Amino acid sequence: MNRYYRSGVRFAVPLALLLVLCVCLPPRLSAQTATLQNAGFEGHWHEQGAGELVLPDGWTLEYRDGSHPWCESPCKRPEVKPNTEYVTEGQYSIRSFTTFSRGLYGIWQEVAVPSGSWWTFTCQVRVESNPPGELAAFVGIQPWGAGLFERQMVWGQETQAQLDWQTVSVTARAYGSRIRVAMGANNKWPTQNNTLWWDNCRIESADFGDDCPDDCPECPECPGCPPCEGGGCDVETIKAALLEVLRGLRWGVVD
Ligand SMILES: [Ca+2]
Repeated sequence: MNRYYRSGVRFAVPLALLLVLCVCLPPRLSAQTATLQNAGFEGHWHEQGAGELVLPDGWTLEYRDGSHPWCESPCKRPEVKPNTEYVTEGQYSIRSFTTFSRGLYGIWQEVAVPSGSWWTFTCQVRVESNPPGELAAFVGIQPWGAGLFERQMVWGQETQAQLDWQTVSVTARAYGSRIRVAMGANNKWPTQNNTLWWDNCRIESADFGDDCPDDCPECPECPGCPPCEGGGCDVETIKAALLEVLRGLRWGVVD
C-alpha cells in the first residue's frame, strides 16, 4: 500500500508544481478574446426576483436604495424591462427607469479574462429625463470582479445627452481572472422621469503590447482591495485546478 502511495506522490508533486507555474505565469499580451453573453439582448430574458425586473440572461441588476448612506435623497429600485421601441441592433434593447425618485444602479455581467489583460467595454445608450439633463449614463469595469459600488470600480465618462443614441465606453485592466462589466445610471435628484435604453454592448481587447502609451489608463491604487469578492482571485483558480488534478490521478505502481 505504501508503494502505491509513494508512486502516486511521485506523479502528483511535479504535476502540481507545473500547474501552479502555468497558472501563475503572466499572460502574453497578444490579442485576447472574451465572451460577453447576450451582448445585444436578443436572447432569453428572466425575472430577477420581481415582475418589475426582467433582465436579459447573463445580466444582473445591482442598485442602492434609501437605506444606504450614499442615497441622501432616497434611491429606489429601478424597473427593468425588454423594449422594442428604441433599438440600435436586432429587435430588443433594455429599458430601465425610475419615476419621482433617485436611481443609482448598474446592470452587470461577469466575464472570464486572463489576469493582467486590458479590456474596453462599450455600449450604446439613449437617455430621457424630465426635466432634461438630470440623468447620467455610463459604463464601467470592475477589475477584481467585485461589486459595482466597491471603490475599485472604474467608470467611464458619463453622458447626459437627451434622446439621441450615444456610445459610451471604458478601458481598464483585469486584476484577477474575472471582471464585471456594467451599464450604470445615476440621477441626482428625484425627478419625474428617468429612463435609459441600452443596446449593442461589446467587449474588446485593449492590447497595448509592450509599449504602453503615455496616456495609458491605469487601474486605481488598490492597497485595501476586497479579497476574492465575486470569485475574482487567481488563488481560487489554482486551488480548483489542483484539486481537479489530484482527483484525476490514478494511484498505481509505476516501477
Ligand atoms: Ca438589441
